[in-house]
Amino acid sequence: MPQLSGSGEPLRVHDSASGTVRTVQPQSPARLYVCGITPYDATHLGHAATYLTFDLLQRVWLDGHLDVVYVQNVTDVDEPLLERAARDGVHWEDLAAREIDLFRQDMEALRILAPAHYVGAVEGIPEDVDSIRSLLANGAAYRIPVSAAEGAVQAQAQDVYLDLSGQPTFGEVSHLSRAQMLEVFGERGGDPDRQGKRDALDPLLWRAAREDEPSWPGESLGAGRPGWHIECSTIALTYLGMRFDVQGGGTDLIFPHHEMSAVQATALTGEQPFARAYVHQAMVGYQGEKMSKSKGNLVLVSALLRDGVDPMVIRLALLAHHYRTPWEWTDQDLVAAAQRWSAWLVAASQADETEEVSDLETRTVQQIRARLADDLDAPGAVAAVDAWAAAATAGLPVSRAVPSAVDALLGLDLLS
Ligand code: 5CA
Ligand code: ZN
Repeated sequence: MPQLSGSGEPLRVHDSASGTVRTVQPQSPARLYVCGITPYDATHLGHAATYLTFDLLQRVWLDGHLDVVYVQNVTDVDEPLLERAARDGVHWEDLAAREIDLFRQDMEALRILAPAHYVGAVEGIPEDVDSIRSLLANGAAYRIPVSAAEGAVQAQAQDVYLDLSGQPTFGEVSHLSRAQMLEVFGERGGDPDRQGKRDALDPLLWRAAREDEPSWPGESLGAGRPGWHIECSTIALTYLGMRFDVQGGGTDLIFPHHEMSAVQATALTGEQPFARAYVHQAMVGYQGEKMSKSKGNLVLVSALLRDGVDPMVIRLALLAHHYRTPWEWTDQDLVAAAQRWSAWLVAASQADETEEVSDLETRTVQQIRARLADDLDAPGAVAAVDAWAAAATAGLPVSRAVPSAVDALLGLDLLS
């Protein structure tokens, strides 16, 4: 990211745990963890909106002269991936590798800055095993036997669950009622009906090896694989430690995923909070429903690129929506973004390196910074650039100041 002169304002963002817009003013390095994809289908615009939001957040921090340690996981082993691979008759590892590759290409095309650490869940299994063994040792977790009739591969196989009754901080991320939790737990990867659980909501930590499922050595846990939430707890703790600055993802992850990741980390370390702020991207819909791989109502970034859509137009279409407002993608989003992008390009084409920076340009750069610092108000920042482009087209002398700020802060390349 090009460094602009001066410095941006401290970032204020909405924290789902406190329900308020707060100043997150990290020490350098700022620490960010964003939940990555489950790689069984290509990047859709909902994913792109999520990673773009945290890209803006990282850019605001960098503009404030902070170093940033950004960690993103990839859930390269989990139920939905295994189910899709089985359905399509491909090996789950091949499916994951292909989709991860495509995701990275899509992110690069959209000029989303790469995380410092991109960590696979599979890579993290040895640390998961250590974590789960200590949770069992300190009495925070319990085992449920799995019989051969249930598909167990090894004799005396046991699944492991976290005992939520021993966790007073449970609920502090989502603040949902128990009834609300039960309503979504099953739909979002949970297993409320599993026999033998002490509480329907207790999250799975370790799934003992079953027939036709991949498994890894678990030392005293026996062969198996980690549950979804412990993967993210462990990767975040390994790379960032407790009390990192921002945990990010879509609002669909508030419960159970971020709630469980946090409570597990607290159970493990005895410390809290897991993250100082939890920031969530509202859901992007399509054809009346949340855009989702399981429903199949997808607009893929790669498909738009293949159709010849300029990736900067896709990026601009997403920037026109505030991250906290749910919205539905329509073709009109692309049409409007393409018009706006042309207008900005016309303005930028007049940019002259030797031109002095006008007051209006200085103000525009300040506005972009101020809008983003105020809860990542991308539409507000876009409106400031619109006003500059209109003035430029009407004859204002154009320096490189605004295009440089658009590049650094909004990630759009107007000059090449
Ligand atoms: N691998 C897990 C997180 S550890 C996962 O949720 N993967 S995912 O592929 O389903 O989603 C990747 C990211 O995109 C998550 O942060 C999720 O919250 C976000 N996301 C998924 N669908 C949408 C959508 N329709 N709108 C906005 N964000 C979305
Ligand atoms: Zn996650």
